[in-house]
Formats: sequence, structure tokens, C-alpha cells
Amino acid sequence: MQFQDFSTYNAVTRLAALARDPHDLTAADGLPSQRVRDFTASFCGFDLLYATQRISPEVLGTLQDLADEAGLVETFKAMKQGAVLNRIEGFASENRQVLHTASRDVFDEAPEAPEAAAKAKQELSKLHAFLDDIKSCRLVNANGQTFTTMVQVGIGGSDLGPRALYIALKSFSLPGRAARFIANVDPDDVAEVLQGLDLSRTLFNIVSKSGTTLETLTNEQLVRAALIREGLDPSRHLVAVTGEGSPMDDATRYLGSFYMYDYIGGRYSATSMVGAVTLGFALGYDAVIELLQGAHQVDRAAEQRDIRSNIPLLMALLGIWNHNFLGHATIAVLPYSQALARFPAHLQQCDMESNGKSVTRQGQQVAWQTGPVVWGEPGTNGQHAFYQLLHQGTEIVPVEFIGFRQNQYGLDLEVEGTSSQQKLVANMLAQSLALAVGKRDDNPVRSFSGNRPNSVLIADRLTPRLMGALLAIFEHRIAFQGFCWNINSFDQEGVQLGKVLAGQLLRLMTSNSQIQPEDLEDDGREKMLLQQAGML
Ligand code: G6Q
Repeated sequence: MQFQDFSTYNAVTRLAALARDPHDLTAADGLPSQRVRDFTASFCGFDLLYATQRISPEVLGTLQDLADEAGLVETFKAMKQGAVLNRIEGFASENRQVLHTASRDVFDEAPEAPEAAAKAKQELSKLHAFLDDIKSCRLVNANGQTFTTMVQVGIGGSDLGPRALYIALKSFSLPGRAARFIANVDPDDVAEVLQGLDLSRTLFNIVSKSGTTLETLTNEQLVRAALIREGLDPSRHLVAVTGEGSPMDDATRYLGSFYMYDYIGGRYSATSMVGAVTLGFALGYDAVIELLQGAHQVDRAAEQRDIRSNIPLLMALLGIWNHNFLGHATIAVLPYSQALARFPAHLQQCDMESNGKSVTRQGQQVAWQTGPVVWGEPGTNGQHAFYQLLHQGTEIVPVEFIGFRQNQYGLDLEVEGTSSQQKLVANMLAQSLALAVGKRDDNPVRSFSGNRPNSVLIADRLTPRLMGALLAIFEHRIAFQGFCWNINSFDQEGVQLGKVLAGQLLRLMTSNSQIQPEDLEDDGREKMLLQQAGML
């Protein structure tokens, strides 16, 4: 694999020229029905409607050339086979394989990364046995009662993905089962979650790949203390998911222990035990398998070179067109699905922690834009809030809409001739159209400039399988972009500095600690900061 700087690709030069006169969606023939038909892709249960992007067939062809020239699919395949892609050449770096796809490559006879897939299978069968023990009442509390709630304690990648997936699939929960999540070191987060829980029937799933994360270890202590206060034995209520050999890898302290591995990045870990244990408890083992199947199907399908039939690759390139060539700095992910309420938060981490980088894989400063700012909220709620800016603001925000033709619960009613689900989808499509074509009005306040690029990703119904597929579509969209920008999408050095400084400030706040010289700048800036904030 030869990584090349983004600016050196021939296709990049051609796209820059094409971007001087992008397709005008507001023109009289800017968005004819034939274009809507032509610019639709189908993939793993999803359709992507992208006629509302500012692209021409020539731009699309050149984006295909860019994908080919940059060898995006080849790198993707190499990633799945265990290439050491998490590294910066010539500098100290994580130096790891990137094998989150192996956590769902458990169905085929010949997995792409056999060793990692075998470990994933092993953890899955441990989980299966654990869930069976709970189901068949072999694993019960001290009074012989079943467990009803699992609280996942973890942060960042050990929280956002699993939480987003649980919320998305809550409607498929087993009767009498629920999950909750604690992430923040804010003690009010723990207090709020514990409030009203029957601790005697609650399992706590402590999730930390490193086993050293301050927030999670602190919250584990708060949870243990709460259990002891209730006269309960924490070792009968806590399970752990951690890296092999981490400080948390001590089966004696937990009712059950599951592993995740260093080749799975936190933000890509939702389909490993990091997500599977809590999801398995709440939704059942079969739902976990369906989720993995959906993701695995996308992992395989994303190998197609033709961008018209590979939605993650197409979304990656449309994103590059909007960001690098049309100059749009942010992207909004707007699901028209209440179930996906926390999915934008997960994507925010997955995308921004992966592609918020300024050096190349060779450690050189990049000379082009890398990851955009990602944000989002469910529609239609957003329509009554920030959509004003999307339609008429000076900042053009490309949008990725996500929607479903059917709802999850089946509860719906026709009001004034249409169901709520129809209203939901109609609103999404209307927004897509309005952003694209705009509206001229003699009154400038009522004028819409249009040409605001967006696409609509739509599927039948959000099931565990489709959720797995959706998760993988976005994971790969992000990875393809990172490959194209020649950055390492799999490390997160940018989160270290703040952590180190927080450690220094905490040592200053601990009265009996030895203050190290590195905790203090020469002029005592840190102490002054704490004093001025009223913390010392
Ligand atoms: C994700 C990041 C980060 C990580 C958390 C939690 O890719 O690495 O968000 O997941 O810092 O880490 P632990 O799982 O090690 O506690």
C-alpha cells in the first residue's frame, strides 16, 4: 500500500476545476425526475438518494477516479485482513492493526483475519453462555431473583456507540429487561441513573479497554459503594469488559469478564463485547447476532469498487466533494427516527476523533482540509430549531438525512389522511428538496437560495440487522475518507494533552500529594487558575 498526499492525485486537480462551476440545483432543469432516478444507489437494504448533491455525471466519474487512484477499496480490504494501518511512519505511534470488522466476521468459513475472528467467536460464545445463565436463572441475585437492568459504565467509545445502539433498538428489548448508561465523572450522572433502580436486581457492566480511564474507574467505585450501602456484594453484581492484561483484567473482582482487543479502536468497538454484553442482556443474544450480521454484510459489500453501488464509498466521496472542493466546513447528520436520537453523538465521536487530524501518515503537516465538524439531532424536532440556519444562514451545511419507511413499534394513526410515519418521511424528503432547490421570492426575507447539498439514506425498518448495517456504513464512510486524506483515522493523540493537564491540576488539589515540578509552570499558572476558579 502506497499512501500519497491528497493534493497530488490527478483527480483532485480535475475536481478542483469542476468545483468552480458546480451543478446548479436551482436552475429550471436543475433537479428533473430523471436525475432523481439516476442518482439513487441501493446497498444492503438501504437506498441513497443523492440527486440533491451538487454533482454532475462528470463530477461523479471523477470522484470514482479519485477512489481508484487513491486505492481506497484496496486499503479497505487490507485493513480487514489485518494490515497495520494505525501508525505514523517514522514516529512513535500506536502501531496496531485495525480489526473492528473481525468482531463480526464470525459467520463465514474463511474469515478475513482468522486469528481475530477466532477470538471474537470465543468471546461471543462466553457471552452466549453468560446470557443463558441469566435467562435460565442459574445466575441470580443473593435472594434468588432474576436481574432486570444492566447499567453500562464506560466513556467515549465504551459508551457512545453501545448507548446509541441500545436506544435505537430499545423497542426490541426482552420483556422485563432494560439498560442504562453512566459515562460522565459528574457524580450527578451516577446519582441520576441509580435513583429509583432496584440495585439488588441490577448488573453493572464496567467497560474500559485500557482499564485505566479515570471517569470509569471513579464511577465503578461510586457504584460499588452504592451496592455496599444497600448491603449487596459488588462481586455478585459487576461484570467487566476490558483489554486482556489491563488493570481491570481480574476475574475475581467480577461476576463475568469479557475481552476486547487492542486492534479494535474504542469508537469502532460497538460490535465487540464493548457493545454486545449490554445489548445482549437487554435485547437477547439473537438480536446481537443479527446486528453483527448486518454489519458484516456491509463489511463485505463495501469492497465494491463502483461508487454507484457502494454507499459508504459514495458517501465518503460526496463528503470529500462538499468539504474539500465546495468548501463546506461542517456536516449535519439528521435522522428522521426517534430511535436514532443518539446516533449523531456516536458519529460525532467516530468521525471527529478519527479524521480530526493535521498530520499525514508520514507525520507531515497536511496541506488540505481533513475531517469536517459533525453534528446532528433527530428531525422533525430540528426543523423547529436550527433548520433556519440550514435554509437561510450564511454557512452552508451539507446534510445526511436518515429515514425509514416503517416505524418500530407499529403504533400509528391516520390523522387528516396520513399516518405519523408518512408525515415523518414526507417532512424529511421535503427538507431535502427545499434545501436543494430553494425558492425565489421578491421579498428577500422569504427567499431561499437553495443549492444546499444533501442526501437521503432510507430503508424499510430499523431492525437490529439494519442497525448493524447502518453503523458499518458510517464506519466505512469515515475510514474511506481518512484513507483518501492520507491520515491515520485510528489514533486519538489529540485527547492526551488535556488528560495530562487534568492530572496535574488534580494533584495540586490533593492536599497530601507530592507536587511534582512538572505539575507547576515556573510562575505557578496552574495554581492561579485553580484559585481564580475558586477550587483552591
Ligand atoms: C475511542 C477513544 C476513547 C475511548 C475512551 C474510553 O476511540 O479511544 O473515546 O474509547 O477514552 O477508553 P477506555 O475504554 O480505555 O476506558
